[in-house]
Amino acid sequence: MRKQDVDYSLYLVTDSTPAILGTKDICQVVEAALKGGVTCVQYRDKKSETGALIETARRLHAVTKKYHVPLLINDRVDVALAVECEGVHIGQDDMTLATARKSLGQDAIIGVTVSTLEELDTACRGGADYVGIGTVFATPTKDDTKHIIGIVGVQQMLFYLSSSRSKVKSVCIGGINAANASQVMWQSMAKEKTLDGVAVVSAIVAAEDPEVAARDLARLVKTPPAFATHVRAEEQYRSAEILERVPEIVRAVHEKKPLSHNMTNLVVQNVAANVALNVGASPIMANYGEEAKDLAGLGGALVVNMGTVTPEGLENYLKAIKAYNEAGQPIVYDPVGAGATEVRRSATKRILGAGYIDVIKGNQSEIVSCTPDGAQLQQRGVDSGPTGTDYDVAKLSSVVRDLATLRKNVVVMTGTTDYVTNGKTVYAVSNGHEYMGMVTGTGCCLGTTISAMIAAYPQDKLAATIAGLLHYEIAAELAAERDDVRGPGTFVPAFLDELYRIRLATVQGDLAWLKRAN
Ligand code: 3NM
Ligand code: MG
Repeated sequence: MRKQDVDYSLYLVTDSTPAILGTKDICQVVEAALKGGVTCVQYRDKKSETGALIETARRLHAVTKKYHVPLLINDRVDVALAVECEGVHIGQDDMTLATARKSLGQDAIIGVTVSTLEELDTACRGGADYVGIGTVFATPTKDDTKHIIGIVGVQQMLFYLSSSRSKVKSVCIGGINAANASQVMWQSMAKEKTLDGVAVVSAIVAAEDPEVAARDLARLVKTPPAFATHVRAEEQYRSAEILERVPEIVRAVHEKKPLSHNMTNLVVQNVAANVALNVGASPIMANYGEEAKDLAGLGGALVVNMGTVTPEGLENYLKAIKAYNEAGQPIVYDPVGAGATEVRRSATKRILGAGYIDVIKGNQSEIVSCTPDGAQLQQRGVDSGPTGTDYDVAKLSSVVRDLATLRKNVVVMTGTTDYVTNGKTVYAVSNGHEYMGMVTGTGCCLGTTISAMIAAYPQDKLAATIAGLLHYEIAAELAAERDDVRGPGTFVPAFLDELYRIRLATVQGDLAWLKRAN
């Protein structure tokens, strides 16, 4: 087998500790895993003496050869030389790549663990055949993991490999299992560059049936996750083309009456439910995560609004995100106050790390807090003040575009002008009325409105988000201009009226309201 042709798609790393291997025989576990579809095996044993390592490696090599799969040895070049297997895997604390290469020669496969861009760069320049990127998720399997990098960390590495046109292969490692494998593969993709595979220890070695576990994983690595089927990141229109779709989307909400499942804050529960009803959705205000699985099966969308986040609330959000991702139903995330406290910064990280979010909606500082270097930006004092005038338009556009590109989703940054993008064109919407800033919950209810639109029109979440924004903000303008509205207090009921009236007018083919779009 030529080393360029090695398939890294399902890379098994062994573990001989009783906690993971149990009382099973390592060779039998590896053979079962190979039958299931493992494509590469690394023998990793941090405890045994050299003699025992060589003996086990020999037995393993006899098995892997039968399946034409390479055997690599963790750390121990001497053991690889002794058994004449295909190569080694070295960590950052092991011997250097250059030294290993010198001992093993050009034909050997040498892989390197990397957890930072510098380590990746060094490994690529040094002639690694592949890199093991990690640690993706916290894992009890390895007790000395250094950096938990998440899916976004993996994606940054793939951006690097893509822009440097590197031929170095890549797998990721750390907490990968059947529940997250396809998500990790799909969501980490950067430009056209995907991981070559995933590396797992416990998901196979500790499985009751390693063959079944391997077969499942082998399939999942190649299957896009349920939520990916509606994502069309390539969409790009002129504004006029989006406006043409708006009536169809508003009507779709009316006809389908989709569920809008809100996990929202205590302040806006009531008005958010009323907004959902009047744009034509069917609201449920359900904050208990256990319920999400059943609710996700009803074809609606989830709103996660962390306005009054609590430790228990956060766990509920994470459960619900998982359930909606598994059902392939869309999610709107409203990172209320994301940059304001350490608790909210960390909740934002966990929520964004928990799964795929279809639409992120927030004000300037909230959106900035969702970016990978958000914390730094905030520290540098470019956080938006109450007037929201600290960034220029070009900077705002690039922040939302980069975030949407990174997350393959739609990002809405609200302000006097709202910016909406799927990572390609950035659309600006300047409708709305100042009364919206004088009553509570108007920002949160926009999230609810968007959830109704993307649930009813999942085939195009960018257009659906813009439709929601226009429906909502033009209703505010119409309400504010009414003779019976004399200020923020009378504005609220009039706003609900106008949300309702826009919907009915649209269903009847009267699109006069949409002429206000700007
Ligand atoms: N290396 P599991 S994490 C062997 O981050 C190893 O470099 C890691 O085990 C790294 O699949 C890890 O059971 C253990 O989570 C991965
Ligand atoms: Mg090592």
